[in-house]
Amino acid sequence: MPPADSATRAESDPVCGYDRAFLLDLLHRMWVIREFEEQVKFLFLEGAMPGTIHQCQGQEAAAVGVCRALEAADYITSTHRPHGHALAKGLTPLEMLIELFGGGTGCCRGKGGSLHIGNMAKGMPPAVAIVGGGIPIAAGMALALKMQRRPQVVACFFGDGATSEGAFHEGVNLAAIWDLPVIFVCENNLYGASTPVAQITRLPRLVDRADGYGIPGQRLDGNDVLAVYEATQQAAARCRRGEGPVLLELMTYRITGHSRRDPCLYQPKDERQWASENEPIGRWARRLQEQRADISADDVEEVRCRVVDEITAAVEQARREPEPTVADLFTDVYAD
Ligand SMILES: Cc1ncc(C[n+]2csc(CCOP(=O)(O)OP(=O)(O)O)c2C)c(N)n1
Ligand SMILES: [Mg+2]
Repeated sequence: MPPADSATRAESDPVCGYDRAFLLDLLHRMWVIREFEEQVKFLFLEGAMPGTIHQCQGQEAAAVGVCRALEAADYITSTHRPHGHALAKGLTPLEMLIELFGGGTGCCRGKGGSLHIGNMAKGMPPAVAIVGGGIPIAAGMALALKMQRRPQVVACFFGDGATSEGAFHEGVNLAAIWDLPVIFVCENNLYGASTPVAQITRLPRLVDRADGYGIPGQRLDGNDVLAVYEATQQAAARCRRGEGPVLLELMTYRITGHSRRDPCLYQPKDERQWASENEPIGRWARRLQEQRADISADDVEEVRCRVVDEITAAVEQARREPEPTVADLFTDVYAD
């Protein structure tokens, strides 16, 4: 495509209306998630990390776009695939890596691991690995916020698979009738494990479930970080006005296995090809260079190199952290 002139750019692409630093920050945040996941993948495969993992390569724009539109004091709930959400909400790679190694100084003191990662001080209760399990929790947190007249909102992440769980119906319906401040964020990556979404529902558009609860819904390109950011901003503003929940369906794709060692044989080759061409980080980097005269290939490469250094240093430090002690078995079991 020939380069557009700046006037055409300003009219044609919303990236022209934003600060350069903000746009590069979105790139940085998405790359932190990608690099974190890539390094963690190899640490698990070589057996350096215990347990199991579900990774989110390809879905970074959803986590970053949503969380960048939230305030630090807002909350999120997450799923069995929580690393991107946690990083986007402000947990550091270091506190998370220590947690994944089972270290006693991790964000859950080594007791949560990948599937229950979180940090309440940063607005993220430990992730819930039961599919749909975070949805009633988000509604409950939002009810507490409303009863305490606090201004925060809850962004509730879940997958396409969760929309056919009873917990989805109950949680969304309660949030709807009580006008609770919840942004329901469905990351539709087309599969629940190896099952295509079309095999678990007759609805071609999951967002149409919003009509069943009488709330607004919006389906959008979940690999477009700016579109996700803008939609979340609007949804959060509506929640803060006391007008009740919103359902966002973010169309995305997982370019890694469902869990470790999944060869993804159920994903057709042409679909994978399309997904790798449309994965959110490469797309965003190309778009910035095409649409912004003040962002070059060197700027993009600088961000990537900085992220690789950051994550590599965090992994080295996390490896050196102490394991929990036997005495730690008895801490954090009961409330004081
Ligand atoms: C209630 C429940 N049923 C089954 C599982 C096993 N399980 C873990 S992840 C998963 C697929 C979930 O798919 P989706 O909600 O689309 O999220 P994605 O994995 O695509 O991010 C399943 C069936 C579970 N954890 N909880
Ligand atoms: Mg899914």
